[in-house]
Amino acid sequence: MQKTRQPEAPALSQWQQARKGFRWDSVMAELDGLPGGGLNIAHEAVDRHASGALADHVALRWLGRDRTVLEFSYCALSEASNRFANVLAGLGVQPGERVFSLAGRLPELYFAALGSLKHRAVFCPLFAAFGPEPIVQRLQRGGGRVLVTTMRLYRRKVAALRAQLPELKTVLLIDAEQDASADILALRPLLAQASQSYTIGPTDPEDPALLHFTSGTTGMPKGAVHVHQAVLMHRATGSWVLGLQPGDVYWCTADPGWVTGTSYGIIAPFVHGVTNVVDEAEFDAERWYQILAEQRVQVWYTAPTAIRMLMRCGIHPLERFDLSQLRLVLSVGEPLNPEAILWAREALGQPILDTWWQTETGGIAISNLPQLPLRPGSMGQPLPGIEAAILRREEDGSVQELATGEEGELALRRGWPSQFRAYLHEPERTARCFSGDWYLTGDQARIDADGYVWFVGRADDIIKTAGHMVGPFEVESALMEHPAVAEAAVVGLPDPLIGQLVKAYCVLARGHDPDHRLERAILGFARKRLGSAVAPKRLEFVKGLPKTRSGKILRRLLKARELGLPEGDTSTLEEEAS
Ligand code: 6R9
Repeated sequence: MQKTRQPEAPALSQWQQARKGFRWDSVMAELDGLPGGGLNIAHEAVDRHASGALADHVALRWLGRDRTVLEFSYCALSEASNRFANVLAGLGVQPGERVFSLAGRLPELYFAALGSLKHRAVFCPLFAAFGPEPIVQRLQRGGGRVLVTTMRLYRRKVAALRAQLPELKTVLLIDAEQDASADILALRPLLAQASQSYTIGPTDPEDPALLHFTSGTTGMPKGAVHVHQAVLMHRATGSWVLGLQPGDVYWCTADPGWVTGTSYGIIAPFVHGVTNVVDEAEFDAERWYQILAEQRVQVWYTAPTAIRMLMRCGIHPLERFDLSQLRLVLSVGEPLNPEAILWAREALGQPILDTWWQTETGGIAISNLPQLPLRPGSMGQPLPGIEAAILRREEDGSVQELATGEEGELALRRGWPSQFRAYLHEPERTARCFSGDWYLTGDQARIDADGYVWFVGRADDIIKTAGHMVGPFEVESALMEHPAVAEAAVVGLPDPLIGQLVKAYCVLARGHDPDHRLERAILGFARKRLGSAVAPKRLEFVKGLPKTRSGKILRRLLKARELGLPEGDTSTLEEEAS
């Protein structure tokens, strides 16, 4: 039955009113600030609760791959992160220096994140499924001073390239019993010896706190710098969108190697004093439903790829699992298919609320909300403090605001607390995202008459595969290091499960013949360097690549050809080599 629009009006208009009267000061009033003035994320997330009513409440419930369960109260988490901050102090790490992590979801990763923030170092989490190349790239660009990792990951992914990392002074191995050398140290003994008390130094709300790498369309990854003030956004969205209350059980399935796993897998839940469930293992439908039921998860933040995998696995959860505690299911990272929402109504007993944001926004900017009518397929409404518009970039660099319903680039008016402050060392690239007061997101979208935002696609060549961002240039560069590859172009092709699949087109160097053996060898080569999260899944040999007269590869043309779509404007196309 077609839903009439009347009942939506009151909720919507109330919401629009609430948005109008909103001021960020009101969120600051919900936080403490440091005792001596200033604002530090880790104080708001942990220490504040550790000295209050939630001190003994479980902050982190860690589920090991082998089903071990470890619990850390707010008090214990505060002490463990203090110990880590003291380890950094002992190593002579200065405020503003970068501490990287490369690890699975182990408790120490969470101690390191919070301890780094306490020490006012800049924390930069990397995804453990990256290969050596993306890891070293990011460590170099970010000038990593300390790396927190495991023995296996260090040996397999970093050790051989260590000479390329002169700024990396210390490696802390989470699972080592003993130091391996003067600068490769065993972390657990260091934590055990360190003091459990630490006083957070003066932290300006504008001091850098986090560095998250995100992919660009043309160059190597960009390091988005976030500041301590971002915690206002995590606090606000934790209430508005996730509806978190102290004592709730909450589970965010994202890995801290990606922005969701930090903003909503570490900061927002702790700031709200909830029990944050962390599962060490990878996706497994049966296990996930068990976790939801056994842990009595109330708020669950996950991703469309995971939801599609659940849809396929053939389990009818409500027949076998008690999900009666589950209050809210949300997703982020890629378009959420309307069918997934219909499925969830049946299978989980409630819809899924889609949320939209980016590494650059630092927190949820547009979202569906429980109190607002859901329009499946829409990403929802801009949140209070966020003004969204659809713009068109003109040739001269200026922008024009488009009318309601028109498709263009999604832009947000600058000024929300968790907005990235810059791409590290790249002022020009930073400047290119802004026009006057507008931050241009790189996403194509439209906004309907009631303010709902609808995602159309990316305005650039960035690929989202299984919810993870992949920059084609980074993959092309790695492919071209193979001696048989003369040129490479990489695109994302639609995939029903993982959203987009990374496909490479390669032109072979003279003297190499295209055959399956070479195809497998090149794919294997790429996987070894880039890791499974980034490497292409498919490869096709081509005689030449379509390029503009200035030599830029026309990836969109390759994609259009592959999909049998119109080729669009090809007036700048140079002849393809043959
Ligand atoms: C949090 C995160 C950001 C890009 C973004 C857009 C895509 C995110 C989406 C969505 C459709 C949604 N994206 N949420 N597309 N619907 N609800 O994912 O950050 O990795 O930086 O990716 O992801 O293209 O611009 P990040």
